[in-house]
Amino acid sequence: MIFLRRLSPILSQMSKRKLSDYEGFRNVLNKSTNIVALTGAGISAESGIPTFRGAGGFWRTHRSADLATLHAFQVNPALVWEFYHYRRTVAFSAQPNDSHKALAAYEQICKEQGRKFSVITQNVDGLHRRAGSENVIELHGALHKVICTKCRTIDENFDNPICEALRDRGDPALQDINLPTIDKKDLPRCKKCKALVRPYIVWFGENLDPKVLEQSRELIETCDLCLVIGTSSVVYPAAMFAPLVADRGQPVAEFNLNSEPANDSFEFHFPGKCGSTLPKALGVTL
Ligand code: BV8
Ligand code: ZN
Repeated sequence: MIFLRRLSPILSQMSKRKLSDYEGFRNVLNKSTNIVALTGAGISAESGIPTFRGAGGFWRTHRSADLATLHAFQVNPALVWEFYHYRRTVAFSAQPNDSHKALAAYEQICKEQGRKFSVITQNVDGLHRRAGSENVIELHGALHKVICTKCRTIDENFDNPICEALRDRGDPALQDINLPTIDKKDLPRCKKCKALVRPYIVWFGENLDPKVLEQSRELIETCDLCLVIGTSSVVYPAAMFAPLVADRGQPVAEFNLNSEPANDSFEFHFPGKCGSTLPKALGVTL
């Protein structure tokens, strides 16, 4: 008897979670008026952009997460710029896929119906905007922006290569040791004060932009439906957003390759490639 009593909350939790329940999800979706889509690297996988858990976890012999730090940039700015030159090249030549397009299409539908639809992304590839999404919060910055290490001027820059010294560099198949070192003076410079610029990216151990955090907090505290798409939910603070929505008793729907949901409190789980599951769940024809 005690065993059953202990089992009941787990059983009710499991019965509560709906797997690939498109109809059930659609009922909740149609009633929602303030929807947030939280996205990670998985949404861009079908656009050919490596994820962090997948092949993208390493670049040459370096862990991407080690290169995405202020320390790495201070020690070897040329190597970090070569890494981001590679990331820019991949992102600039990639195309938004059906999951990006489905979110953009559904945002338009909501706009016509006076409902709110927003994207909060951990991705720095710019594919949400290129797919036509308008309400996009880029939590971790953007590859097409740079910031000056001296006067903090932020600038958009789609030049590829961003400087001559990075031409034909960045290829993950090449080994650092076989490449001539790039002198710091030949790295990208600030248009205003000529000091060294760095990618406008939030690196590990760095705080997010307070404005971006405030905008995200407002959405996470008011939305009535949250979609969690293609993220492993391990990096903070992004990883705590969807659980906060579930804690408020609002429905959360996860779209991930994995068959197991990242969090038991998520009501809906759609396993599989989000390029197929998301357009179907949102009922948009692309
Ligand atoms: C900060 C830019 C204040 C760089 C990135 C609390 C607890 C523990 C640690 C911390 C904590 N608070 C802070 C930390 C430290 C750290 C952190 O969270 N560390 C982790 C590793 C434990 N956080 C920070 O440093 C943050 N700053 O908190 O400042 C502070 C500072 C110090 C100490 C305390 C507080 C800054 C974090 C931002 C770092 N920058 N990106 C760049 O891109 O170069 S994070 C980067 O990694 C991404 O932006 C993203 O956020 C993360 C990768 O995760 P995902 O996007 O989810 O990708 P992943 O590959 O992991 O997963 C892909 C998923 O998709 C998988 O589930 C897969 O199954 C699925 N998938 C794949 N294909 C498909 C698919 N799904 C559907 N369809 C498909 N086709
Ligand atoms: Zn400057």
